[in-house]
Amino acid sequence: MTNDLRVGVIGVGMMGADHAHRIVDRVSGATLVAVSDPDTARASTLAGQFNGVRLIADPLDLIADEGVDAVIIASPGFVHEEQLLACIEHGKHALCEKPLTMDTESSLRVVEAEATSGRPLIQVGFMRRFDPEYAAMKALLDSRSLGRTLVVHNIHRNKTVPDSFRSEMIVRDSLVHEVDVCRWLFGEEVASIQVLAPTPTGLAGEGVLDPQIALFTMAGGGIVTNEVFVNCQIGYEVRCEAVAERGNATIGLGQGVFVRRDNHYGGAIPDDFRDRFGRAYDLEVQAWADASRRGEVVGPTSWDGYAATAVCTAGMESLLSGKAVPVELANRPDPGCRA
Ligand code: ISE
Repeated sequence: MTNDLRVGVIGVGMMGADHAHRIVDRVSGATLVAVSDPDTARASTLAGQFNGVRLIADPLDLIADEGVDAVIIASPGFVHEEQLLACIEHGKHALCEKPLTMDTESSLRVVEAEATSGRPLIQVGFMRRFDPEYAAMKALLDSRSLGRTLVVHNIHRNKTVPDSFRSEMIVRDSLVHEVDVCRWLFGEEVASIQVLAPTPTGLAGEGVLDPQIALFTMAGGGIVTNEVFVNCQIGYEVRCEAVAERGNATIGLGQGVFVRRDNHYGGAIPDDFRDRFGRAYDLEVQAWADASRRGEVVGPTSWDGYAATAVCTAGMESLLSGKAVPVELANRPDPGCRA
């Protein structure tokens, strides 16, 4: 207990509250010690559910607090830069929910500040890398037993989102997962992205382009197709099929069946990502806590967060023009600080 990583959570909306419970109930070697949220009533209600968890109103005070060793950042993306830079300044490990930041320039500032500090400190919340099904697919593709991977098809459907979830957020907050998954599966950068939108569903908010079809061309020539549909009504579906030279691999299939409706596809279709990726989130946070105690970073780095932001920024431009937009990345700062 005394050697536990003392964790503070910033932002206790849906994901932050989920992570707070995860630290308390399912992650070993970590203790929840503090929470912070502009909605102090919400933060206080959450803190009150546990013993000895402090409410610290200002997130920067939480980061600076001597009783906090490491921070989970689950606040809105527009405050991530300031909070990540504060974590770097105080030498605190951070698990930051995606997107790393809202634009390419600020993501690069974070990458550079971390590199300058000389210590790897940031893990980005691309939890799919910790999902056992995705991990098994990655190991299979890396073994090359099916030959080289040629094409990946992704399907990413949310049951519903609020009307405030606009077209650009489908790229920046949803498709960003496919960006990371494909960079990771191929072990290559995304060279260009094109986002197309069919006539939208009548069940999305006014003016929201939903669904969207995104095409990635990978640096090595592979092609990725993505359907992202965030008001699909059925439930939460994430599937990925990798087509290689001598075979293909699909993950995310339920138990066979023809009709999908009302939360059912043969067996149940989960309601949302906390359910479908619950195990991945547990493994992600456990890996983060273990690595932070060792003074290391595992999983997606700030560079991965930056690259994903750059692809999604180009994707939002493509969403407006319908044209393919090349993705330009800065030179990677010396990753010498990586463990
Ligand atoms: C949400 O923020 C997530 O990260 C989910 O994994 C994704 O499915 C959803 O579309 C996003 O809004």
